[in-house]
Amino acid sequence: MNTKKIAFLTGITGQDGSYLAELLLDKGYVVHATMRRASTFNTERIEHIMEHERLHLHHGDITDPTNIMRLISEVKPDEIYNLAAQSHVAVSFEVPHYTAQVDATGTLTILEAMRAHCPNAKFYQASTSELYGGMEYNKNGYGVYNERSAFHPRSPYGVAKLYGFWIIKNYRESYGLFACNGILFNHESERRGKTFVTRKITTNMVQVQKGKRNVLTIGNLDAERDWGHAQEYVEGMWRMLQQDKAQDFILATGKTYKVRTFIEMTAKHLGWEIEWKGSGVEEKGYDKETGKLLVEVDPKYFRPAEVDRLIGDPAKAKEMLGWEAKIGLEELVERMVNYDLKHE
Ligand code: NAP
Ligand code: F7E
Repeated sequence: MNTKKIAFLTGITGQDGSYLAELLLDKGYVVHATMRRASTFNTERIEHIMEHERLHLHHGDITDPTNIMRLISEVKPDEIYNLAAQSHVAVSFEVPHYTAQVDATGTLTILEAMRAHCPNAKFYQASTSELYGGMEYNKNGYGVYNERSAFHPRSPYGVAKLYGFWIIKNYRESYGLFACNGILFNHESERRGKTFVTRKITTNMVQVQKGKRNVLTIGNLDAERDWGHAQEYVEGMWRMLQQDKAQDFILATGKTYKVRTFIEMTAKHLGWEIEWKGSGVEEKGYDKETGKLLVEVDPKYFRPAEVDRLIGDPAKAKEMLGWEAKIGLEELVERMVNYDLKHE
């Protein structure tokens, strides 16, 4: 494909932003992206593309409307991907106001810039399964969410993203902007931040095996998530903007697993079989063969309100975008563990 389309991307230094930038550059786009000034390097995930002739990096922060207005008025993009966020659910309880500024008002700032300077562009908003909150499961014993399911966010992050969701929909309805929400269920990878549960498990258990750490210390072992691979999900984001009509889509695998299952699968790749003993905060995981302690629970990782269980129904994305997740949990775990065995 040889196109001169221009994309404006926030959050390029994050997991999804790095994969999306690769995808857009491969498709021939000129990519303008914002990155934050930091006192340490925050470009680890994009080192390999930073010198690309069609990638233009700008200092930016979506809490600064003057910065976003100026950049969008200069770049005049065809497509905008807003991936920037304070994306950590547990941290959002500690910095709720900041989370709202970035995840809620930040989205509004970009929409306003688009309305003023490139109203014919297409806008992708990184929305989330955290909007649902898992309460259906608590009430009814099930919890497969689709695009028509009711929302009940359970964290300042979820509530801020709910504003983002509705302001996107409102600008679509009020001003006819092409703006859509990708309601993405959890997606992980070798590039996942190391404080999210999957990557925490793979890095910490590899470190235990290498003798660099004593034990994996974890929170709620029974939370259930619908985990896919991030590289496949950024393709779905792009496909949403290639439609004729702006709509909201779920991307998910349609399967859910417990945190403890993720631990067991990681252990298996490292040659251990976990035996669980005890319950609640006293529960511990041992290597069945040697009796070595591998996992313990620390309530400091529990959240003030938890999302117990999430499963997404990706049928609409399959039908209208031709998108489906192909990488299952087994392959996801294997890829993450193999990467961490080389790098931790
Ligand atoms: P991530 O790895 O945490 O990346 C977040 C990105 O946002 C980073 O580039 C970060 O920059 C940037 N950022 C944070 N605050 C900013 C600000 N004030 N101004 C400008 N940039 C800022 O997140 P991710 O997993 O790639 O997720 C991408 C997006 O999808 C996020 O909006 C997230 O909420 C949403 N989402 C993620 C998932 C998932 O499972 N991964 C699921 C649903 C929705 P620094 O590198 O400088 O920190
Ligand atoms: O937690 C439990 C925790 O932090 C998953 C973000 O990308 O996906 C992500 O949010 C589950 C929760 O992701 C630990 O309580 C147990 O039930 O990996 P997580 P998240 O909260 O689902 C959504 C879709 C997003 O939109 C977000 O941006 O695992 N858990 N023990 C733990 N979680 C962490 N982080 N650390 C633990 O030690």
